Amino acid sequence: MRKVHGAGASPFVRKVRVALAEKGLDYELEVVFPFNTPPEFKKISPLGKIPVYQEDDYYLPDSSAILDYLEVKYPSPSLYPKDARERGRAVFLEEFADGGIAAKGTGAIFFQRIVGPRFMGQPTDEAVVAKAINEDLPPLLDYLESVLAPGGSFLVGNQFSIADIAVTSQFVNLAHAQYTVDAGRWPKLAAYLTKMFARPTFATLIAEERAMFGG
Ligand SMILES: N[C@@H](CCC(=O)N[C@@H](CS)C(=O)NCC(=O)O)C(=O)O
Repeated sequence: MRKVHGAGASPFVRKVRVALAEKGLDYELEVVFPFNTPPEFKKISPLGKIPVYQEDDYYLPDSSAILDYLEVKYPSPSLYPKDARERGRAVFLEEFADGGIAAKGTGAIFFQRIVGPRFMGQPTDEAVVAKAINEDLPPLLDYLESVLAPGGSFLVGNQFSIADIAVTSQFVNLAHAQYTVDAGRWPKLAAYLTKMFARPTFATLIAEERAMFGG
C-alpha cells in the first residue's frame, strides 16, 4: 500500500506525485497540511514537513529522498540520466529548484498571494512579491534560459528527468499565484514550461489543483 502524506498544492508533494505517475504507480493521497501538523506527524517527518511517502510500514520524508528511493525500487522508466555527468546536472537542477527557486520565488509569491490571504488571514505584502519578481527570480530564470537548447524539451540530455519534475513543479505554484514567465525575455523557458505543463502527469495534477484554487 502506497501513500503520499501531504497537500496537493505543495511543489514538493507534486514532485512525488508526478514521479509516481510517470512510473505508473498508484497511491493514495493522505491529506496533511503543513505548518500545523499534529505532534505525532513528527514521528514520520522529523522536520515536520510534507511530503512523507509511505509503503506499508516504511515511511520516508523529503521529496528528493523519496524520488531517489522510487528510482531504486522501481527503475523503469528511469527518471535519472544514466550518464554520470548528466545525472550530476539533474541532481543539481533538482536542488536549484528545491533550494533556489522555492526559496527566492515560490516561497515569497505563492505564500504572499495564495497561502497567506486564503489560509492564514494575512494580506499580500506587495513589496515582498515585487522583490521576488523583479530582483530575486530573474537571475534564476536567466540561468534556466541558458541551460535550455533552442526548442529544448528537457533540461538535461534527451530525457525527462528529476530536473524537469523539480523545476516545473515550482513554476506550477508560481502559475497558481498568477506569475507567468515573460516569453519575450525568457523565450526558451516559456516554451519549455508550456510543453511541461501539457505533459499528462503534470496536466492531470494542474487541473485538479486549479479546481481547488478556482484558477
Ligand atoms: N526538502 C523538503 C522540503 C519540503 C517542504 O519545505 N515542505 C513545506 C510545504 S511546501 C512544509 O512542509 N513546510 C512546513 C514547515 O517548514 O514547517 C522536500 O523536498 O520534501
